[in-house]
Order: sequence, then structure tokens, then C-alpha cells
Amino acid sequence: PPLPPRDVAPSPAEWLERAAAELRSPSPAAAEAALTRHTPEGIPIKALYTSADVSAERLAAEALPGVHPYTRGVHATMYTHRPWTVRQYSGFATAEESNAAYKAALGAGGKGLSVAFDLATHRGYDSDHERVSGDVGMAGVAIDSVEDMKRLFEGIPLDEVSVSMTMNGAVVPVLAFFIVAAEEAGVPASALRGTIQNDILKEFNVRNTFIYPPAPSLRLISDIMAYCSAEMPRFNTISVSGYHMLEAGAGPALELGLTLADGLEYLRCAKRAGLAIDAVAPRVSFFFGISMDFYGEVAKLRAARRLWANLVLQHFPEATDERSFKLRTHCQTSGYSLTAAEPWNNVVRTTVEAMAAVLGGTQSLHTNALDEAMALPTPFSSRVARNTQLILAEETGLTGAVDPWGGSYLMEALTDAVADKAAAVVEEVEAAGGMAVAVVDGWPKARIEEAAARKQARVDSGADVVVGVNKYVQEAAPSAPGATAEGGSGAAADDAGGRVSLLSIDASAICAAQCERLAAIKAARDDAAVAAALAAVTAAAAATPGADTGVATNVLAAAVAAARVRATLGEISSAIEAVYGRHQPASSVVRGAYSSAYDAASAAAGGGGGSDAHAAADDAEAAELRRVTTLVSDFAADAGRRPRLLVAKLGQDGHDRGAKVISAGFGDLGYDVDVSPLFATPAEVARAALEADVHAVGVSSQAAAHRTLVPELVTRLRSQPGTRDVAVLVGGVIPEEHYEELRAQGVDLVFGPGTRIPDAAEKVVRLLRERGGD
Ligand code: DCA
Repeated sequence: PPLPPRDVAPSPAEWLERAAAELRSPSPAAAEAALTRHTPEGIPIKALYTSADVSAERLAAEALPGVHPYTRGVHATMYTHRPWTVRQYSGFATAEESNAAYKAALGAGGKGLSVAFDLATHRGYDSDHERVSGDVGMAGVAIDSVEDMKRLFEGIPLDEVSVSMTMNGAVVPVLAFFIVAAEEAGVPASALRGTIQNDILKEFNVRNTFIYPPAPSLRLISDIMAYCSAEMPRFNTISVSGYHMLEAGAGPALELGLTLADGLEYLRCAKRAGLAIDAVAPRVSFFFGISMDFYGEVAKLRAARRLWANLVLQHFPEATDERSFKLRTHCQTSGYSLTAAEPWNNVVRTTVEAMAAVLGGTQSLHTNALDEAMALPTPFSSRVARNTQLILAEETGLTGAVDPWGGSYLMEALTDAVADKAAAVVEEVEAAGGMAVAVVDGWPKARIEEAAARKQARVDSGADVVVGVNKYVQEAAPSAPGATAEGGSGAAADDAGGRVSLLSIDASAICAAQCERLAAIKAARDDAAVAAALAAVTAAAAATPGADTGVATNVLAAAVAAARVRATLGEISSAIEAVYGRHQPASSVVRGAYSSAYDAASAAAGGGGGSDAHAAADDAEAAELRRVTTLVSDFAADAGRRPRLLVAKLGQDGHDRGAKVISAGFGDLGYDVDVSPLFATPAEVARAALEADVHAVGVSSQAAAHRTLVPELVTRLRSQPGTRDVAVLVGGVIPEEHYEELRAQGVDLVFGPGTRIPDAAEKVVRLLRERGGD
């Protein structure tokens, strides 16, 4: 038909009328409601954006990249001049193995290095410490001394290749080893390029690889900033990290707000230590996670740059160096978004997330490997992950234009929405006295844990789709012989019955080799010199920075001297601990978030005018929840008390999202849940099980120590009067091929990645019933 004549421009109202007609909605308002979805954080995503959604003034003011507030990018030319740094995070058991992997990566397109340390190193323990028997070399490389660090970078030019080190708790000895290893390879500290994570505040909110309490931990950060700004001008002294918050459950805006609030606290901490903002801020860098919320993640990086530039301007009017205002960031695709079911789907997820990071203007990027929901990556999966970036950088033309989303009505409006929400979080933290106060108070941690429980409920109820996990599940997948998955969906078996082969690590052999090396270093060194150097570390930690008492007060400088004479990581950490003590966090369980989000998600899906099939599925989910709560209350009626579960983490693995979500979910379904303190030994958990008189112990394992620590726990429980019948459950990052082994060792139920909480809660209560309860 011919176009109708027009004398007025088309308006959004006209579009809504047309939309209502297309949807057969009773009114434009009803159509608008049906067409607007909300992110888990409540940010509306409308079906259509127009010029009415963006501020023309803001667009004009922020029109150019490389210009304050850098919304469109920190450089004028961005990737058209130089693509982002392909920087894959990795670390394999020993320094030699990691060194070989780094050289291979650099030869195959990697542009920078990013070191993953094992959890013993993170927590400041040498490999021969009794508390780390299950952790040495399991989730990264074990570094006990400067000799290990030299082996790690042997043959790699540290003045050319930039090295990032994810280290927070044991940051002082690790950075000292790095400086001395380079020095002994002929590279002065002034030539070193790279980044140390050194972001302790987020460790108290999530991840938990702290050693000392918050206040002295911040003191160490200001020492590191002081040392590096004087001696290592090309080195980024901190990587203020939101990634772990996103992984722990925060949505993008909460992640951004808390991260920027952390950044402000670090600048204040430097200023209090007498450092000039322009000497420190240009070397503050950031690190964000990138989830499957594609538009939201691009918007987050744009909003991050705008907010940081304006926050520095507002809080530090003395800053004049342009570089002080530029938010430069590394990004990593989300590990949480990866599934054990049909793992090759993860390549697609990672590609989409990597595109969001690139279109958002990241400086450096890690893309996860397809098998990371189950184990550390293999050379094969690492190659696919790295190639994902190289294909985006070199085959697609994505690098051809700066901030290609700039000017999109949707993206500009969403950037504003994410920025507003994140700015509100920053204001809340600031009003509460800043992040140093908030971490002690604990509310940011609780906020993240609530978000994680809500997210789990959205996945369990089917409101958030995860292909292969809660929708389009591969029903007919042939299971591997002997597989006994209790949760998930026949993980890792493809249509042809094939499997993704996973990396396997021999924990006890690695631990033995590291211990031998330690003994050799200790036998060859000058003990008197070591004792004197360690005493100087303790004295520096005890001294007030800048005080004129004749004692050197910079703890990092003292640690560098100790590293030169071969003091070990554990010794330097203990020398500091002697003054500051070791921090033990309190455990808590979120109440009500899981069940209310589950109900809301089911109701929203059912009430949105969906199909009959959809409504039937929602009814089925509501019925399932009722069935589980009834089973639990029947158990309580018969046994005289509710089923009692102790949720435990073993060893130095502080990744507690799984443990917290299980605790929240089981609690809401009627269980009585206790949470054991972090970093427990099997003996401590067995004692806690006895004292709390629990029916079941559930171990959440994310860092590969399940094969050493869980069998020890089972032995202790079975040999202890009072806990012989306690059911043992294990969940987390556990490859399917370990299930049978765990069951043979006495584990009752294994729950792999992708387990739905109602499923797990039902299986456990049925098991307890079979056992007769008490
Ligand atoms: N125009 C001009 N100069 C440019 C451009 C451009 N378009 N793009 C990059 N550069 C320069 C940078 O300014 C920088 O120079 P500098 O060394 O003098 O500061 C250099 O090229 C390197 O680029 P940059 O963007 O800083 O990238 P990286 O060295 O990879 O650093 C950063 C990225 C986020 C700042 C850093 O902290 C990092 O690598 N973090 C990684 C953290 C990590 O791996 N965590 C793992 C969990």
C-alpha cells in the first residue's frame, strides 16, 4: 500500500499503539509492560529506544574518546591503533610447567602474562605447612621462594612482557620475589611492566584470600604504592577488582559500584600515607567480570569510565594529571556462566562475553576455557580460548572503529541507567564511612550473597534460561560408564558419547617436590642473615609509616631484602603476622532471598500472559517446592527436629558462593543449616559436625582439593562415635570422573555443577529418611 501522507514526525506513542495492535494487547500501557524486561538488578530493558531516551547535552559533552570523562574510551584511537592485550590467566602446579605454558602462549598470540597462584601461596603458607596438604599446586602455581619465581619467568624478558600477578593476601612476599627474580636476571625494578592485583578490600567481601585484618592490610597497600611509585613507575600497583563480586553473585551495577568505592578507598589510603594523588592514581587499574548480560556489560564499562573520572575529580580536586582520571581495565569472561553440561556450548558463551568486553573498550582480556566449570584448562582448551580473542581481534573487523555502540539510543540510555545505579551504591558506601568501614560491617558481602541466592532461584525456577541445564537438556546423553551424577545432566558426554578430557593433577607428588625444594633452600642459605632480615620485616610492620624512629618502615622494602637472602613466603608472611595477627571471618547465612525470588520468578513467568505449557511448567515448579518443604517438615515431625546440615569448606579454598547459596536455599526449604568457618581442616569439620549433632555434612569444593581432603573427612567422621552415620555430601567443581572414586571412599551424594537446589534438598532428605533420622 502507498505510504500515508505525514505532517508530524512519528512518535514513541505511535509505536506503542502499533506494538499493542501487533501483540493484541488491551492497551499501549499493557503492551509496554509486556515488552519491558528487567535485569535481575531491576534495570528495565525496553523493546525500543529513541532520541527521547537520551540526553542530547550529555551526548555532546561525551562525544569523544580520549577526552574526560572517557566514556567512549581512554585513548583517542583505541584498538584502531593497538588492539587490547590478549592476557590469559594461568598457572600450573609447578614453576617449570607454568613457565613452559607461558612461553607457548606468547608464541601463539598471547601478548601479556597473568599468573594464577595456588591457594597455599595466596594464604601465605609454604608448601610444607600442615594446613595446605590438599591445596599445593591445585589451583595455580606454588611459589615458596625467590627460586620458584626465577624458574617461573626463566627466559621471559620482564622488561618487555607485562606480567600480571593475582595476589592479594601474600602480596608482600610475592611482589618482593618478583622484584628480586627480575633483578637477578638483570632487569631493574624501574623497567618492570605489569600489574599486581593487591586489592584486599574485595577479599573481605568475596573470595577470602586475605591473611591479616582489614586495617593493617590497607597499611601494606600504601607501603606497596609508596615503594612502586618511587621504584617501579611502569608498574600498576593495584587492580581494583569487580570480577570476583560478579562471580560471587553481584549484578553488573552492584559490582561496578562496590569496585569504584574500593578504588576511592585506596586513593584515600595513599593520600593518608602522604602520597600525591597524581603519583598514584595513574597506576591504579581495574578488573571487571563480563557476564551474559550483553548490553548491560558494554554499558557497564562505558559507565565505569565516566563514573571513575568524575569521582576522582570530585574527591581529589588536587589531581591534575590526565592519567589520574582514566579508568583502564582488564576483563575476564564469566566463569559462573560456564556449564559442565555440554561444555562446548561454553565457547559460544565466552565469545559473546568477550565481544561485550571488547565493544565496551577493555585494555586487556582473559577468555575462559570451555572446561573451566570442571577443572583447570588443558593445552587444547587454552588454545581455543586464546584463539577466540585472536579471531575477534584479527578476523572480524571489530577493531576498526572506536566505541561502535556510542550514539546508540539503547546503549546511551543503558549506560546512564547502569551509571546511576552504580553511583547510588558508591554513595551508600561513602555515606557509611567508606569501604574500609563497610567491609567490617559486612553489608556489601550480605548484599552480594542475597543477589547470588536470588540468581540461583531464577535459574532453578527456569526464569533465567541456561541452555542444556534448565532448558533443552540433553535427555538421551549416554552417561560415561560408572558415572553417578546426582545433579546436573550427564555432564561432559556428547551426542556420540565422547567426553572432554580434563586436566588431572597429582597433588601429593607436587606437594612432595615443593617440600624437597624448600628443604634444599633452607639448607643452603645464611640462617643469621635470614633471621635478621625477617626481624626487619617485623619491625617495619610494627613501625608507623613515615615516623622518624630510625627503623625502616616500608614493609615491602624490608621483604625485598629478606627475599634476597632466601627467606621463604611462609616466613615473610609470618614475620608480618607476628604484628598483625591472622584474620578469621564470621560465617553467616542469608535468609528468605532464595524462596522469595523463586516464588517471584515463577509468578512473573506464569502471570505474563505466557503459554499454557509455560503456566503448567510453573505449576510443576511450585509443586516441586511444596513437595520438598513437606518432605522436610515430615522429617522434622518424625525426628523431633529439622534435618540439620553442616555446610563446610575445606582447606584454603575461600570461593564460597556455592556454600552460601546452598546454605540459603536449604535454609529456606526448611533445613537447619550451620556453616563451618572457612579454611577448616577435615579434623576441625568432623569436630564441628559432632558438636552441632548434624545429620549431614555438605562439602563445597571449588579448588580441586576434594580428592585429598574429603576422604580424610569421611575417615574422621566414620571413626568418631557420634558421627558414624552422618551423611556426607560433596558439591562444586567436581569432574564427573571423580564421582565414582568419591562414592567408593564413602561419600553418599555428589552434586556436580548445574545442580538445582530443590533437587538436591529432596535427595538429601530422602537419604536421611532411609537412614532413619533420629
Ligand atoms: N594509543 C596510545 N597508547 C596506547 C593505546 C592507544 N590506542 N593503546 C594502548 N596504549 C599504550 C598504553 O598507554 C600503555 O602504555 P604504558 O605502558 O606507558 O602505560 C601500553 O600501550 C600498554 O597498554 P595498556 O592498555 O596499558 O595494556 P596493558 O599493558 O595490558 O595493561 C591494564 C592493562 C588493565 C592497565 C593492566 O593493569 C593489566 O594488564 N591488568 C591485568 C590484570 C589481570 O591479568 N588480572 C588477572 C585476574
